[in-house]
Amino acid sequence: MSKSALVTGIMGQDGPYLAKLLLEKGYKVYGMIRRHSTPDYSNIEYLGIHNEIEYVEGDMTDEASLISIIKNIYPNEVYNLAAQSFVGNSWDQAKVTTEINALGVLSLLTALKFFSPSTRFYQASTSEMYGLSHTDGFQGEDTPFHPRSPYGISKVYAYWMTVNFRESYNMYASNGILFNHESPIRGIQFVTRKIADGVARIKLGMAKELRLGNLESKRDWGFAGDYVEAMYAMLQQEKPDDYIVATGQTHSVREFVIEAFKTVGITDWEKYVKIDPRFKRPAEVPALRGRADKAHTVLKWKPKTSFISLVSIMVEADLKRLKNIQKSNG
Ligand code: NAP
Ligand code: F7E
Repeated sequence: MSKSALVTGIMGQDGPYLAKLLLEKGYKVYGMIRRHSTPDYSNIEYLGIHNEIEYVEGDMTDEASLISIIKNIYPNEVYNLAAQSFVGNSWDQAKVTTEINALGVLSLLTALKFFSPSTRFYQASTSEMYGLSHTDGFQGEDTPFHPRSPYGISKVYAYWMTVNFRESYNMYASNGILFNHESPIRGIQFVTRKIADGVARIKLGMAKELRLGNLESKRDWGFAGDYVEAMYAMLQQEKPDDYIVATGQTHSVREFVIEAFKTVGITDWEKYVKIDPRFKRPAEVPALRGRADKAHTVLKWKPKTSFISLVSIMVEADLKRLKNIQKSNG
């Protein structure tokens, strides 16, 4: 019989890439969606898998809905990708961020403990948990956490709850501590997609400027399609554990901007970029660079997509999408 997996956050960026990988491996994939007045399946459709997923309705803030899903499907694996994942918004909506990202994970783990304790559980942890902290310029599994936002704090809670269920109840529960990963279906608010979309609009004459916040912060950016392979590998190990997933390279937002403009042949990028304090954060994470040695050795995982390819994949995808819009508008 084929294995089954429940993917929460199926409509986001990572959900469709992971679901595609699991389908290719022969899994029955259940995708959890919360109620929308107008559901948007565009990310799933982008990867051409809409008809292959069985959707189940549930909300991370509604424990009964999670229990009901777990009791109905008893999945072999659960990948918990659902989150209020936008750091910038987490100061304005700290409570809902905590309810979804922290307490929601407690509810899901509790549902599994009572109704399907042998299910393997993956928690989408994040480099934002490190915040200001580093070890010789890198973050490794042993680097202490110093989160800088309500988002980062909510994820630290979920990280430790995942470890605690493993240690208390002997459950197979693993944390993937993923550094920033991007793609053409990245949410438009995140800086890489905002830049790719903005640069494509400027190139096509659809916009005159690109408004950004802090250009100096540095991130370890990889490609989402590569990172879901590490998520899957984590749940195939003999024992549960926690792993960093990162490229080990870091680049500033400024470098991303320059590279994106270069992709469309624009070198005088400063003419178009305006610094807007609305996009600066009350507390910044200045630099992230992950040390993913454990993932290399144990999971046999390595990133395949370079920074330059990532920028070009994203800008080209937005150019294509916007040209189609222009064409259909006549
Ligand atoms: P994303 O695009 O923001 O997707 C998050 C998904 O969670 C959305 O589909 C959203 O549903 C769903 N969701 C939000 N609140 C929910 C609730 N109350 N109940 C049920 N579903 C809910 O995030 P992503 O980039 O794919 O990231 C996936 C996970 O990895 C997240 O947990 C994120 O925090 C974590 N992470 C991401 C990165 C990264 O660089 N991408 C790095 C480290 C960790 P709607 O469509 O209904 O809004
Ligand atoms: O910001 C700076 C901003 O919003 C990156 C999430 O997936 O990765 C993501 O969190 C940097 C920050 O991602 C703008 O200040 C400048 O320094 O793209 P971002 P993030 O905050 O790193 C982690 C790993 C996650 O777990 C999260 O879920 O870019 N920046 N100007 C800007 N950022 C945004 N969004 N918009 C700007 O205009």
